[in-house]
Amino acid sequence: MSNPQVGIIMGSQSDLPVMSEAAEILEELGIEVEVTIVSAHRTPHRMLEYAENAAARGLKVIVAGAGGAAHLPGMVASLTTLPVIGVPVKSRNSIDGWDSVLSILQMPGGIPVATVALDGAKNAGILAAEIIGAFVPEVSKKLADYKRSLKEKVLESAQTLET
Ligand code: RP5
Repeated sequence: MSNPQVGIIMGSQSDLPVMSEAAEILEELGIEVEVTIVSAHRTPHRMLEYAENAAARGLKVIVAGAGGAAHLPGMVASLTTLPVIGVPVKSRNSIDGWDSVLSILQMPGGIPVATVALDGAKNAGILAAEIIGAFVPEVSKKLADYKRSLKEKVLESAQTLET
């Protein structure tokens, strides 16, 4: 039976190329995810239902991506006590992505959204894994291996340059 730990949601199918990077890294780290589309503006009742039931369904973290007037992460954060990681997506008609970034970043006190970089879905996935890894040693070990592999790549490049 499936038991997703991280819910990855996005405002539109057009966000999928960016948001799939969160799913990929989480799967690489051995964390089961569910991926769906929930729009704050086009399906507000679906958003309400998703956010209110997420914890009871067993999700531990929500990664929410949206572009433009990107209200999805903040609205979801207002409806759940699960940590919400927001991914500002640079959508077609965006003002250079600043609209997405500021809509997600500038939350009022009391309703945090952990905002990653523009189109930073990979980091959102890693951050979600780190939250889970604080309680699950196998996940923490996989993250340590992953970070070691990043270090090794840099050291290899440095060595190649130096020789
Ligand atoms: C937002 O509007 C979505 O998150 C997307 O980034 C943007 C554009 O959506 P589409 O017009 O491509 O459906 O709600």
